[in-house]
Amino acid sequence: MKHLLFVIVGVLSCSSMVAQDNLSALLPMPNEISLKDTDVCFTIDGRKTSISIGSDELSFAARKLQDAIYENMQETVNISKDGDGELKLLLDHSLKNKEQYTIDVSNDGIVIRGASKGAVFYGVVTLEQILTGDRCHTSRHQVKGICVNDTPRFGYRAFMLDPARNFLPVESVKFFIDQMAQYKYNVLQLHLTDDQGWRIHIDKYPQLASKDHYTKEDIKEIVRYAAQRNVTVVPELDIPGHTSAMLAAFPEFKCGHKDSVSIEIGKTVNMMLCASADGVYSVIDDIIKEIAGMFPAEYIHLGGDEAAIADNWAKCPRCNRLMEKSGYSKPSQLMIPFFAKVMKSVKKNGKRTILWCELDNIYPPANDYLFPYPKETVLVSWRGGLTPKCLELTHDHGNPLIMAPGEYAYLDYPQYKGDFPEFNNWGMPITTLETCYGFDPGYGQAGKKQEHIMGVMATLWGEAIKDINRATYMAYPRGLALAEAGWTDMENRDWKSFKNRMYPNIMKLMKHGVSVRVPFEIEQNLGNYK
Ligand code: TNX
Repeated sequence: MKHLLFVIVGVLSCSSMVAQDNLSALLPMPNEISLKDTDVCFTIDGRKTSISIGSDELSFAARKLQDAIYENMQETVNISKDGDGELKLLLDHSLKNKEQYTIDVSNDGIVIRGASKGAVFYGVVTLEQILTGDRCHTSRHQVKGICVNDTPRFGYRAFMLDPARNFLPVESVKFFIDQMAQYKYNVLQLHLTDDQGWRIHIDKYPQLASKDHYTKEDIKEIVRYAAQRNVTVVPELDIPGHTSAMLAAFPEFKCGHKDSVSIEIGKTVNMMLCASADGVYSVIDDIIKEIAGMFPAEYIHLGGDEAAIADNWAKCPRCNRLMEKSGYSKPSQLMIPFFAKVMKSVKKNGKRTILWCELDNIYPPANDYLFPYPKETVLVSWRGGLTPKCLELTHDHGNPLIMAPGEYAYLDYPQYKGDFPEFNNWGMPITTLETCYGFDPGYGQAGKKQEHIMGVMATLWGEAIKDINRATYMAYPRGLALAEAGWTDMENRDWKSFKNRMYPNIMKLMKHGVSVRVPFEIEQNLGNYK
């Protein structure tokens, strides 16, 4: 009877938790897992157990593991550089993919191997999720036997933040990085310039920066903080549209017929840099040089979206003369020399260009690119309805592609009928958690037709995002769904399983002070919530 009571109490106390086994908080789901016999298990005891690292590079990952063990088990384990610790973190260059890691939990200890320090960091993140999920064992300071061998589906898994619309201080950006790294996002794209503001200091042109902006020291700190967590920061300067803030500093870069139009920052969304104004290209060249020096990333994003060509270049006498001289029949063809010149600067500084993909129509049907993008340009598919065409064109033209389709990846859209944003909502389509989870970045294409897809990007446009709490509210939990789209192969993904694995992660985010939206509608049958 006593025994039975113990079992019942045990079952009740474990089952009353949201998560119960070592798979239940894994997110994104690893691509290869095998469970060991039920009696295999390692017990962590702060008096005896320690972490060994194979190299100094791994000390950040080791400290993260130390914190995770303390948070989940209240055990303090030491870190040592001799190889004797039962918890081993090792670099293993025989692992093929640079983000690949393995975890082996046996009776004798836990070994995490990774192809790079970022991969070892991911091994620690996954182990932390095992501890979070398996409350029964974790509360007894045990880790059940398991083998994980995990490699991401895509090497580019980005989150875009938009401090141009509403500035986000450095501390907020770092807080955002903490959460995205936990879900194995590895790129933070910072949309640094737009009509509402220019958010980065440029030594040569200090007049560009808005009141709130990042200094060079700020950027250095963000880049350093991100790199520790396997996140690369990709800067975006949005040109030639979305440039009111730049034009406020350089009014001489407006098109000829707009010379007398005064600029109101944030309001004049349809202004562009003139394609034929003296000086535009040399100033951009200087800016790119400084930006390239600040961000070690391989890529610079240069926007290229929503250029109001009909209202600017098409009506500008100087641009018309340039068109004629170049033998162009359409003003949109001025994008050819514009980006040829700007990309020369990018190349000269050892970087590659990413652009938002624009087609010859903003709604389907569209037939071709807005202008012939050079082959090495990476494009981002984003406009609702146009991704199938973007996929086809990028495949045919050989442009690498990042998938951020409006249907799935626009986290500024409301998650529920009547939910935020409460202003500046131009009729944004509701994008539920389940919709986001339905995203297959390969769009169901045959293998060959999706080989050029580099990865995915979740976008958090900031017009209605006033602070970091609203940012994370819009980002999570939908960002968890997109994290899994970027990491996990389709055959290992399942909506029902995701829903269950999401809860312990939502609880953990809340415990860490992250404002998230609880997606109550997915369990209660609330009917039409779209
Ligand atoms: C379109 S997506 C934009 C952004 C807006 C966003 C709002 C893209 C390349 N351009 O400037 O913030 O829609 O959803």
